Amino acid sequence: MTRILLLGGTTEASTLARLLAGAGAEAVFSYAGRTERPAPQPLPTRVGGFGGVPGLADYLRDEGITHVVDATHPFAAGMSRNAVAACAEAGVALVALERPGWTEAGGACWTRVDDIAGAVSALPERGARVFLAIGKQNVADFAAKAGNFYLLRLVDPPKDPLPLPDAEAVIARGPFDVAGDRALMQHHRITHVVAKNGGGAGARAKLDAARALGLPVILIDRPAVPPRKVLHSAEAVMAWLGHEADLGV
Ligand code: 3Y8
Ligand code: NAP
Repeated sequence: MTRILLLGGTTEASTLARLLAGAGAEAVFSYAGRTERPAPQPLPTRVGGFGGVPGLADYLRDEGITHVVDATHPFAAGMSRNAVAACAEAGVALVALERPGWTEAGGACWTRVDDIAGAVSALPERGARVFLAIGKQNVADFAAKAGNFYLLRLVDPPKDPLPLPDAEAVIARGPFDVAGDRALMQHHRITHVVAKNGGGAGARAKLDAARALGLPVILIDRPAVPPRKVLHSAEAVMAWLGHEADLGV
């Protein structure tokens, strides 16, 4: 009997959840519990970590999971690493649903950096007005360039004071659109955009808005994850599951 664990948190995961629900598949959707009100899903949903590799391996065995689809964000490298190790340990099939990274369109002014530290180094010492659209996990790293103004975009209102002396937060969850991001950046007189190369349509708007405004973008490359089978669309995952399992899809 096929039973699927879908590690979510992305637009592609939500698309796959709808296809699985439509096919009447036995599946569980999983969120980390990073946001206060995650989008509801059409599948039974669990929220919170598993407790590292051992916790995930135990979950797979206890819940009789036969297939794991890792549809987490490309920067959720810890979850992806754990999924590779736990599925190997529990003997459970694993596939990653991953969207390609963004490629530079003509007229864009992108500086690619390896990681957050690279993005901090690439910024001016002071006087810049930076759209820091990378969420909240790494904001404190930019205190090294505290002489700049930072516009943050967060999913939930910050509980603590922002860790940057000259910063403002807008509260919004994507997907975002070019017109909205262009207006936001013009309103705040933004001079630089910092973004993760998450790929997908839901966060690309700021890059297209930056190109339209002739603004430089500092783009952070995604972290390395261990080798695993990777597919690039929810439909391809459904076909894989269909071949792999008795989904009847
Ligand atoms: C909790 C689930 C869906 C999924 C929607 C996608 C699109 C909108 C764009 C910007 C960039 C950022 C951030 C972003 C986007 C989608 C997708 C995507 C970027 C939710 C969600 C959860 C999270 C976690 C959150 C992180 C943060 C990152 C904001 C739900 C809305 C910046 C990534 O406050 C926090 O702690 C937020 C943490 C991880 C990165 C960070 O380091 O802070 N995502 N985002 C998931 C969980 O608990 O398991 O609340 O509904 C999902 C989505 N966020 O179903 O349609 O597919 O990428 N998410 C980045 O790309 O840089 C915003 O502002 O321009
Ligand atoms: P991460 O750093 O890779 O994972 C840290 C820990 O969070 C994992 O070891 C696991 O805890 C738990 N976790 C992560 N994703 C989970 C999931 N889907 N279900 C259950 N537990 C999960 O992850 P992250 O970067 O904080 O991302 C957390 C969530 O936000 C993921 O669902 C991801 O898809 C989504 N997201 C992240 C980004 C981003 O920029 N990082 C962007 C958009 C969406 P245990 O070790 O205890 O199992």
